Amino acid sequence: MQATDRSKSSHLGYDNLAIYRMVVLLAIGTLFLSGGCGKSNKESSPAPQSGAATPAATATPSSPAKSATATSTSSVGATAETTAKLAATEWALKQDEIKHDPNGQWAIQATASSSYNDAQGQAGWSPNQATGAPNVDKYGDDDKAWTSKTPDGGIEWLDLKYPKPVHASEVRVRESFGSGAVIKVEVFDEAGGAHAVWAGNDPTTELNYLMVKFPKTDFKTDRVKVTLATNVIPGWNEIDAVQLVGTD
Ligand SMILES: [Ca+2]
Repeated sequence: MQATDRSKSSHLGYDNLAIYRMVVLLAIGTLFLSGGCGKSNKESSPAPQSGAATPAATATPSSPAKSATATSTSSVGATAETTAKLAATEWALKQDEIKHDPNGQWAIQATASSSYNDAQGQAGWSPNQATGAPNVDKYGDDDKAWTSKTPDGGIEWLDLKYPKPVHASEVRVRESFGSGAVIKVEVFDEAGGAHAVWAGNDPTTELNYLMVKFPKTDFKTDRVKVTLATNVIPGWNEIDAVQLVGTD
């Protein structure tokens, strides 16, 4: 009996050591994984509650844009880049260059799948807040940008009209909160037909442009539709402005 007990206890001792080692390995693994998951950390930043009268205050600026990935390519040879990769000086220069691009137009009219608090006209967060030149200065919730009725409902869209039809080669979407949820950009021909110029994963983080470049359209367009999957990035996804770039 005693021998059996001893062997049992020694056996147990071995098991405990093995379990201890496993726990240590698991703990190290968990630390490693959580350290490497930058994007999901960022996206957990606070967002306005849907029941509130107005979206809540600005979220804390999140971790640096380490998750800003390089170009993603779509089926039509288009690329999606973001200004999120640029260092401070280059970032400022690029924002200015875009704002004053002679081939760029800002929207004059917009409709959307929905808007926060059913905002219409010039009300905060209405589709019209995405018309005109960018006017949001800081990453965060801002009523000078459009956002959808609910933060994470899924597919939402913003449809914008421009003053002059052009052969288009680029669309620049200025995202100002919950960036990274755009999944598709379409332009419309003179007959109203939709042409998807890009679909893919939006690499944008923070206050930045998603810059979708594509072969110049052989038709002229004065209408852009931006589609988002708002469930991709938890919290509100806001768009400050959308620029159509093209020539006569
Ligand atoms: Ca705006």
